[in-house]
This record gives sequence, structure tokens and C-alpha cells, in this order.
Amino acid sequence: MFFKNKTFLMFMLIAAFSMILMACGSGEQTDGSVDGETPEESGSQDDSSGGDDAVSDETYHWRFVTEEMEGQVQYEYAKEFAELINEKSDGRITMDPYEFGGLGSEVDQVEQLQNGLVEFAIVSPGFTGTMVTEGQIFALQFLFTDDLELNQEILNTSEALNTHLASIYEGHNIKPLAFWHEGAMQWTGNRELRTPADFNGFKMRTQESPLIMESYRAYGADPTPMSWGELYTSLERGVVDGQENPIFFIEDASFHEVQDHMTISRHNIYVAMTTVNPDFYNGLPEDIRAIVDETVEEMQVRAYELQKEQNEALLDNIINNDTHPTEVIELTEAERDEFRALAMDVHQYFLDDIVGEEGKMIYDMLKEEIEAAE
Ligand code: 6CS
Repeated sequence: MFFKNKTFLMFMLIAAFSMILMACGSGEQTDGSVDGETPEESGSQDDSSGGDDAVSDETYHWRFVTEEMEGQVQYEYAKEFAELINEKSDGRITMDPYEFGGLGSEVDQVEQLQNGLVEFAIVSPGFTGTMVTEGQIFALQFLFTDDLELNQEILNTSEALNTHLASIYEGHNIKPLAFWHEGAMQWTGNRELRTPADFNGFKMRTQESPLIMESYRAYGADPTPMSWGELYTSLERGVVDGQENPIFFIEDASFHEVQDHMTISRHNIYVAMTTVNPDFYNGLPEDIRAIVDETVEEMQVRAYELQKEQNEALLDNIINNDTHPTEVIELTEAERDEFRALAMDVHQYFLDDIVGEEGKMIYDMLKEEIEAAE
């Protein structure tokens, strides 16, 4: 829909939006400091009284970038987050949610967060795969359960993720405040994908994570990483043959229009992280940080509801689209088991060749947490 043949326009917009963003964030503070000079000063403090005795009428203006468009789960999450935090802070905190596209690729957005150019970002771990190797744990297929509500509960409470993996991310200047999911992922293709043999030579679009790519090599596919901003056109032109995503995203980005087949495979969940620039976060007054934390926690429930509503509502649009028909099949448990068996080799590869001791510990702990939850 949005990105249909609009790649060129998107890249023109990147430059313009970046300049606007810099201009918005460059307001001089009452204490004479300029936004963006240091991570602590990123984001406006509109009425800085300065020092430890800062009075509670200080106001804040922050940026929240997402990897999705208006109406899609991440953007709606960020919009509600902004409303909730504004309410909780009696109007002292205002936040601007940003749609995907204006600030570059998903990987560019991660860098903007690390540099403190934006304060908050929703980050899909796939786009940090070459930097935070342990974060590729989310690329492992058939790791979580088939119960989406239970999976969200695991993401909420996991010590492996919220303590250990989060601390590795923090070492890379990305502080995850929460892990949540956008639903189960499914495959679309220009041919039917029912068995691993169907992936033989299949040009699969993936995110930038080497482990996601390895997961598709294990099925015999030929993975190609790219931003989703290029995906519609790439599917249309046959640059790639297929892709994976939750139902809501396939429908809203109209990938089904240029794909003849869709497989309900539920081979993984799509995990997203609410992240913040750590220097900015650690520099906040305690009461403001508490409001941030409370908002993050309350939004976990909304994240689950938002993806559920959209994933449930939008499948019919794909099935009933007569203009662009897509044949939708659902894998049986036996068919899923064939993929599961190959995916387990990738789990082992992750443990043997990708991560060190800490990554192994995180994997083992998360597996135990999942088994205990089941
Ligand atoms: O496939 C992707 O890359 C995109 N998918 C989702 C569900 N969100 C944003 C992401 O960039």
C-alpha cells in the first residue's frame, strides 16, 4: 500500500525529515545548553530549572521512532504511549511518534537511538543482528509456544531477556525497556510453501540478521536481507520470491497483492522491543523515570491487544480479495514438525557457532522459562 513504487520518494523524504528532526531538537535550553550536544541533553527540557532540586513543573519533549506506518501496531503503540505518558505526567511530557520511512531504514533508526538523536525507538531485534549477536535468539524458529498470550507473559517476565539480554543491549547503547510481540509470523510466496523442499532455491527476503538468513538456508532457501521499505517492489519484480511477517503487516503493506500464496505456518513470533537511549534515560529525574517505567508496563497489555485485534481482523481481507487472489493454506502439525526438525539444527548452530557463554546461558534460561510456563 504505502511503499508501492515509492522507494525513491522515501529516500527523498529521509533527507527532508532528518533536517526537520534536527531543527526540532535544536532548541536552546533555558540553561543555555543545546539539545543533542550530549546524550544527557538529548530531548528538550523546555523549562529546565537545573540541578538536583529541579522543581516538578519542568517539561519534556521527546521523539519516539517506529518501524511501521500509521494504523500498524508499532505506530499505534507509540501514539498511545505518548497519550498515556502525557496524561500520567499531567501534560509535562509530550512525545512525537514517528512513522517509518522519514528517518531512513530500520538500521539507520537504531543508530539514531544509539547516538541520542531520538530518545525512544521500537526496534525489531532482527535489525540489530550483526551487532548484538545474542539478540538473534528471537530469530530461532519454533522456540516459543503456540499460545500467543502465554508468549507475551514469558516476554514480560523472563529474567533471561529482561535482565541478561537487556544488559547486553545496554552495552551497545540501546536500553530495552520491554519485549513484546506482534503476533505469529506466516510465509507468503510466489509458489506454495508447504514442505522444506518448497524452499529449495527460494529467494527469501529477511531482515539483517545472519541467523534469520541461516534459518532459511537450513530449509534450502536463498535469503536476501533488505528493509521492508523495498519489499513490495522487490516481490512485485521477482527480486525476491517471498517473505515472513505477521498477518496484519502482510495485509497492511499489501504484500499479498504481489504474492499468490500464503502459508499459516506460525514458525515464530515477531518480537519488538521498546528501547530508549540509556544515557538519556539514566539522566532523567527519578520521578520522570518512574512515569516512563509505569507507562512501559501498562503498554504491555495494549501491545498484546493491538496485535491481536489486527491479526484477527485482517486475515479475511487477504482470503476474500478477488482482485488480487492469494491461496491461503494452513500447515498441519505434522507439516510443521518437518520444519521444526530443521530449525532445531539452527538452534544448535546458534549455541555452537554464534554466541559465547553468556548467549548460551540466556538460551538455556529462556528455554527453562518457556518450559515452566507451558
Ligand atoms: O518485515 C519487517 O521488516 C517489518 N515487519 C514488521 C512486523 N514490523 C516492522 C518491520 O520492519
